[in-house]
Amino acid sequence: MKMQKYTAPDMRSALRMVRTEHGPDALILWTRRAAGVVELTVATDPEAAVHAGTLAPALQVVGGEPLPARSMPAASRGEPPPVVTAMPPSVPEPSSRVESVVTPVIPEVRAPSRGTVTAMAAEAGIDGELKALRRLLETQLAALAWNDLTRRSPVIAELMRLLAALGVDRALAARLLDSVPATDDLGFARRMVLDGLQAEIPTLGDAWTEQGGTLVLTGPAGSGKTNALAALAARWVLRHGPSGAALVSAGETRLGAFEHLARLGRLLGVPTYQIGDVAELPELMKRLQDHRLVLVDTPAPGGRGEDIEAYGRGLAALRGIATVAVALPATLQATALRALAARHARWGATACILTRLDEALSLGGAISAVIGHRLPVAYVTEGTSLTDDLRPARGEELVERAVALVERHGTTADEDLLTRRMEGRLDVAS
Ligand SMILES: Nc1nc2c(ncn2[C@@H]2O[C@H](COP(=O)(O)OP(=O)(O)O)[C@@H](O)[C@H]2O)c(=O)[nH]1
Ligand SMILES: [Mg+2]
Repeated sequence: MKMQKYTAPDMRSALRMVRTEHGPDALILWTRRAAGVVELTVATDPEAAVHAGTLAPALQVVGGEPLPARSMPAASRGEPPPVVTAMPPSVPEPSSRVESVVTPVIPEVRAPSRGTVTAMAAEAGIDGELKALRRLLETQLAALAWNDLTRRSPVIAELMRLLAALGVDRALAARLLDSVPATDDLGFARRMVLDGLQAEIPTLGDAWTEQGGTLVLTGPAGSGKTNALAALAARWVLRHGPSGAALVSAGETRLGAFEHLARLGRLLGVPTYQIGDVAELPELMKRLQDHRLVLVDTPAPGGRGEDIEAYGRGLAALRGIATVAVALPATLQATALRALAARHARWGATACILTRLDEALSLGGAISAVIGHRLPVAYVTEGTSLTDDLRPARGEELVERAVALVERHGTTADEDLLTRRMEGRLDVAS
């Protein structure tokens, strides 16, 4: 099979060239529009071209008569194939009778005004069909590659199944698989991949409640910010006593929200402050100089009429004053987690707290998001007990938990997903 490229000013002329050359069964691999021309790439079979003449009778069925010699494919007339140029070669105008034969294959659109629009629509239709055809071809190739991989390298195929079941995203899965040496020992290879995954998860240890710091926690409504801050304050109090810690509510306008934080503060013996916005934090910090741990709670961004990018700039302006961390609920969909991590990384967040671990059915999305955006995980929360449900994050524990979730909930990677993962990565099999 050979690839041949055709260039013409519009799709109709390009298709006509291809059909003239190769008959109606030419396999068009892809189309491209560039600098006012249309480019078609066609897979050609030289043998089929020799027999292209035998394709012509299929067209004759409609008209009932053979095509005149001048509109027959060049190869069937024993002529050399036309030179492919930037402009289409002048295709002989078919006779009116032949035209009626060809019309069903390449719609002929004439009228200059409304007709132009119709021609564009027809071209767009053809374009759409070609795109669908290409997609189909890619899917078939991916399916072939997946079948071939399961046969030739069952260990790698099994690891792909595991990573997909864990919910690990495609790019990370590919990177982890690349580091596995060729082996028939599935247990060993599985350990390597899981160790690799664990090693990629950035964590922070217990630095915040050991040494303190100024932490601004942000994230969507209900993501567990206030719960995590209260649990952090409790962890501090258990270790150092109540002195040295402070809780701050910045910009919270919801009824009762500050009172809730203040109640938690009273319970722990920690003072609570309220400011209108994180921009007021530097001023407040002057008063809190003898506090080693300052925990700042914020309302969820994106309230009615709020300029979300201005909110982001407010957080970014805290660089050097406070550590911005985002609460990532592990229960969110993988795509939402990725978007959340990306946005907060852009706004200067340098850490995260993974919340709602106890409610998550899969951890791959959260793990992929923190690795993908290099957002170190400081703590995890798995419930609402102030003293028991917040722990410093450990990569090993997160991976073990992710695997246990797959085993407990019997999540299996469906073959369709795995096949799609082969697209664009056909080299995995080699
Ligand atoms: N099961 C569970 N519930 C949580 C967790 N974190 C927070 N919650 C609950 O989720 C709700 C919202 O939490 P909150 O801390 O107020 O979220 P915020 O809006 O981000 O401040 C509350 O009812 C919390 O008790 C968690 O890790 N696990
Ligand atoms: Mg809150």
